[in-house]
Amino acid sequence: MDISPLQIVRYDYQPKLPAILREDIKTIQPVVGDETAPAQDKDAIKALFPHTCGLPSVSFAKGENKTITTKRTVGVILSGGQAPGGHNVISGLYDAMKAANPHNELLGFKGGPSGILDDSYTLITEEFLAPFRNTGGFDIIGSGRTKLETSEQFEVCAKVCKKHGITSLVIIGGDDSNTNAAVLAEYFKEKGHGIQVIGCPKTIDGDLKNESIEISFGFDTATKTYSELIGNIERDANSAKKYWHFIKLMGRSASHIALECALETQPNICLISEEVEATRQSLASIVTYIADTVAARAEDKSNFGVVLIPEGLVEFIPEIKYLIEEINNLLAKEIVGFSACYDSAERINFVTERLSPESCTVFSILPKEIKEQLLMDRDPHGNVQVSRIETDKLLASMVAAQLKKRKNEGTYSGSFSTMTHFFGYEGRCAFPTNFDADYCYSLGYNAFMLIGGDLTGYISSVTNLSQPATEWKAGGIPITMMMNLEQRHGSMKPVIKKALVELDGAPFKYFEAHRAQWARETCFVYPGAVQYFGPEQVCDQTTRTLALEQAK
Ligand code: FBP
Repeated sequence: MDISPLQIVRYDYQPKLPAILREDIKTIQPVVGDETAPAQDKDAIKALFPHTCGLPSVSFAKGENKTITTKRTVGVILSGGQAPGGHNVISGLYDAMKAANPHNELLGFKGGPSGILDDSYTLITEEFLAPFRNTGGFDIIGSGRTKLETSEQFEVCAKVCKKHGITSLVIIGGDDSNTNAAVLAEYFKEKGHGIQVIGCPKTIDGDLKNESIEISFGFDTATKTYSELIGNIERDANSAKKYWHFIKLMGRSASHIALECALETQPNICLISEEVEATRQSLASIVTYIADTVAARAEDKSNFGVVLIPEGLVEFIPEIKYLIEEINNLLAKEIVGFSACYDSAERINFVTERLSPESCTVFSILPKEIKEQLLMDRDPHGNVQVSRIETDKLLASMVAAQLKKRKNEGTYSGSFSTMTHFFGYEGRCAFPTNFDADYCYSLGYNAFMLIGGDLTGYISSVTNLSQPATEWKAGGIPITMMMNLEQRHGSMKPVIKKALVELDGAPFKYFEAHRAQWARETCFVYPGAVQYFGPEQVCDQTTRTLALEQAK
């Protein structure tokens, strides 16, 4: 197999660990902290997780660890969408296991959570792991979106684990996967199966975060990759001065990715879904806001610019959110009739006829392609696949229509040519930045320390991340601490609360204070490509979001 020179050189990169995890593994001890509680719905969560809720947080300190050397077999699962650094979580986990006892074994279940149900696995050895160290992707064992949620599935998991002598499972995933990890941990405890479950916080979306999980892994690399591309486009726009670029950015629900990229590149416009919802902006008002900005820049002869659009935007525009909810309910109730429709036109008619008058009006003004995209299959969690809705094209065409009208009325005289882009898959498997390589390796290493501490239902937590790695703090918190009750498929379910962009948080406030200037003037910043070798301030810095959140 041909391998790029960068990949070969990256094999030799030794990820940095927090100071405490650099000690001899037999001299690192878990230290029990304060008792924890879920942030919301305490009693209900406690009742649902009697064995794993309310447990103390854990950190590590120097001290003899007599049990870490016990021989163990651990299973690992990659769950959900790819995020740069997944291979390093597995590398860190593997290295910690081997440092503790060379006879320890790591089994990687293939293709995501379904791998454990199908008993499809690979024994991870140094030879097998070596070509994946410090590389992007999840291809070492693959990933998937199967949910582990029923008792039947849990029993299969227990059976498969027992067959292989697995006493601990590490689940690397986002909010849904870690919710499932918590439920599985509680189930194993309740049934006395003797299998620990530890989670690791993954998702480029950046929406799995709180005090103990400062950032989910992959966010740093993905946003730097998108920011490089946005910066390149900005420079092209500023050179040619003839296009408005509409760029949709991945991030299923929260706008963290769009906000971070805006902080990195200072585009003319960045929409923030959470603000759109909070201020109840309609689709029409968003279009007017963009058209006004285009018109204002045209007065300065700047008929070019860059607009960033978060992927999940449509679900935050009140009237479209309502429309999507109606469509979801309709498809759930009338799936047989809907599936029997012959073609897209019939499907659109089928839905149009059954919508409320308000939603029907909203649906009817949308272009045919967007209507089709709103009717596409839901993901396994019942969500609209927002990555497939072309919001960039929708907004570009609606702004163009409004500017044409203004031109006809004589209120606008600029030119308006657009280019649309979607950056998502470009960043999910990029070579991890030094930050993600270090952070992920630390998360995996630390996950084994939690296993060694006999803990279950915990998530691996590495904090103080805006400081150099030596100053990072390693530990764990019960996953239940991040849970609340939410309505899912018609009933209240315990789930990890998605962390959306906080409108009173420092990153948004910074953006808010500067966006008027960025809109009118050309204040583009060109971040350039991710660097792996060179000065720390270029290679090891994490996100602007984290720096602003942790600014002293
Ligand atoms: P995770 O939350 O599982 O990490 O995935 C996030 C994500 O990358 C979203 O940003 C995007 O909307 C979605 O996955 C795309 O899903 P798919 O990989 O199935 O196309």
